Amino acid sequence: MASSNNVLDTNAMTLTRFTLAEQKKAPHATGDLTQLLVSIQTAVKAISSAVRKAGIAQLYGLAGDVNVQGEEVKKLDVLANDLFINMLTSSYTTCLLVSEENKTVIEVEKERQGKYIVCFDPLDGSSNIDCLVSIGSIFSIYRKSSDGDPTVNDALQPGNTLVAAGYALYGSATMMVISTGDGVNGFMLDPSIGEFVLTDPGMKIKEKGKIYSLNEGYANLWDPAVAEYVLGKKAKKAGARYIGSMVADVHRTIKYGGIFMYPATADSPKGKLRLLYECNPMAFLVEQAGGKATTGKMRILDIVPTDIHQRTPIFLGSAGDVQEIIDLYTKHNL
Ligand code: P6P
Repeated sequence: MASSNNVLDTNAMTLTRFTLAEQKKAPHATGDLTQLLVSIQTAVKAISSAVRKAGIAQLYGLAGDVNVQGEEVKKLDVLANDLFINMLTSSYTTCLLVSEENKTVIEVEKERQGKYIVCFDPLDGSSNIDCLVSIGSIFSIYRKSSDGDPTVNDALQPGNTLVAAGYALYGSATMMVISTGDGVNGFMLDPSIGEFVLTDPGMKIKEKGKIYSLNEGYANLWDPAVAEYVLGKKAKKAGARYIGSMVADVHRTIKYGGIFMYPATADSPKGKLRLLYECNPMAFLVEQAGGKATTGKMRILDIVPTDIHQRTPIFLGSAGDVQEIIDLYTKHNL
């Protein structure tokens, strides 16, 4: 928010202002999406505050512990999930929720229902909390297209019907990266005013990058296409980076270019990452930024889900890099 002479910028482009301006471009917009994104912002601000205090406030203790004040300590992922659910259901814009933390869909009570369905991972990478590695929240927003009460089938839409998607990265700063279908924009949280401010307008992924990113501990379990691809990267002495926190790895890929991979392995033929609230939102954002996202055999956004927690292999990032892995899957007839 501070402008060049370090005083308060009285005209900063906040995420709420930006979303309202986008809403004005759509003649039939009702303001519900703006209201929904404002509610998600509130959840993210609260999670950001909790994540940054965790080491001091013992928030990362086991669920059900009590802290020095005798209050129940919620694990950060439980706290993040409660925040998302409460902010989304009280926004009066959602009718069905899918959370990584909940086995079944969450139906919003009738009197608070709206037209949107939100699939989210409230705190992805939470196993990294105790070593202070960046973690994140991921969300994807669909419009309910069926009549009648919402059912799990309303959540099983392919990613190519997404209305919007985004993530929050709790790193050296807290940032939200969002697309409502017309490009990708990044907003940094300015703690001095508690607002997300536009810092990265029109984010684009370069055509080819120098970095490849995957867990090489599974090298003995890769299929021939992935094995050949990684061998080729090593031959070119490409940069290898892997944080093990999807939001951080994807954010770096969008900013610097290159490819992020979580392929299938002999042990996990569907890979590890979840389609609805990890792969689809990230694929939507990467494509909106000019990149590609594939299973190796098909576009991620074209997968028709059959289960709300289903997994999929994923390769995403610079279009030129991802095309190389697609070509190798074709070459190996996989
Ligand atoms: P692995 C974190 O646990 C996570 O769900 C993603 O954020 C991350 O990309 C992946 O798993 C890391 O998995 O098998 O490399 O530890």
